[in-house]
Amino acid sequence: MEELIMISKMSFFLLILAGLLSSCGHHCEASFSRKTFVKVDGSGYGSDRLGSPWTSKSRSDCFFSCWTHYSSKCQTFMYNSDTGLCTPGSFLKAGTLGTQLAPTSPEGDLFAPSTCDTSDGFEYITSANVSACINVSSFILNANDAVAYCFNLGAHLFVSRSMEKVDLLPHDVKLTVGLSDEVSEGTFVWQDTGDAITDDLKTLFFRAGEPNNQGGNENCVTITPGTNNPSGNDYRCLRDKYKFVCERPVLQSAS
Ligand SMILES: [Ca+2]
Ligand SMILES: [Ca+2]
Repeated sequence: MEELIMISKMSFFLLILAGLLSSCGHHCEASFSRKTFVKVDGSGYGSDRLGSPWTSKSRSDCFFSCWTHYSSKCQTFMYNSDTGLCTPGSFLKAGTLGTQLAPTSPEGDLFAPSTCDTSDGFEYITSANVSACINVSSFILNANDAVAYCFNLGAHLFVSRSMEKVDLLPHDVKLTVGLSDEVSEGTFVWQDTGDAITDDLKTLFFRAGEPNNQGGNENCVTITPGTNNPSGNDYRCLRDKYKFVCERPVLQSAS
């Protein structure tokens, strides 16, 4: 008798599991609203395609499928409510990058998170004028591995257009950030948009004598936030390992 009860309990749970996997329903709506995706309006934002599109019966179903296939990598998606076309997208990108998925496209509307999802180790940090949705690593990696690690979390390495934003980071820890001159020696560009650091910020960011491209192959960058600014240094992307900061871009205003 106990065995029978056990079997029937197991069947019950299997039925529930099958139900969750086969349709979107309430579970999906909950995931969708937890991520608070909103439609991206206007130009200036986009993202990159994670894979080929499929069809989904609703916007929330589209997100759920994207999340099921790509986990945290899925940070945006396009959905066309007329055709049901659902296209999985990487993290939100500003500026000239991320043009594969643009807000206005026959593939549908682009949806992106409006708030920082803190359910998986990210935190939303703010000061008077700036904010960031970040995850500071507790371990070290070389810069290339750090980029890949962040990508798998639907994020890029931390970027900053001001020292105030740098100051959001933990102090007195040497951290790899998303600034590199790997593409064009001497031109340091931010990972999220591909635009170069301004001369003014570069002066505040790098310590005296840096970046010096020592040995001819220092293309990645650390900064040590805190009282010793400027503290930036270029270093060897593959050889040296430091803690690093992943950042998920979020839309600051919901629409
Ligand atoms: Ca260099
Ligand atoms: Ca250096």
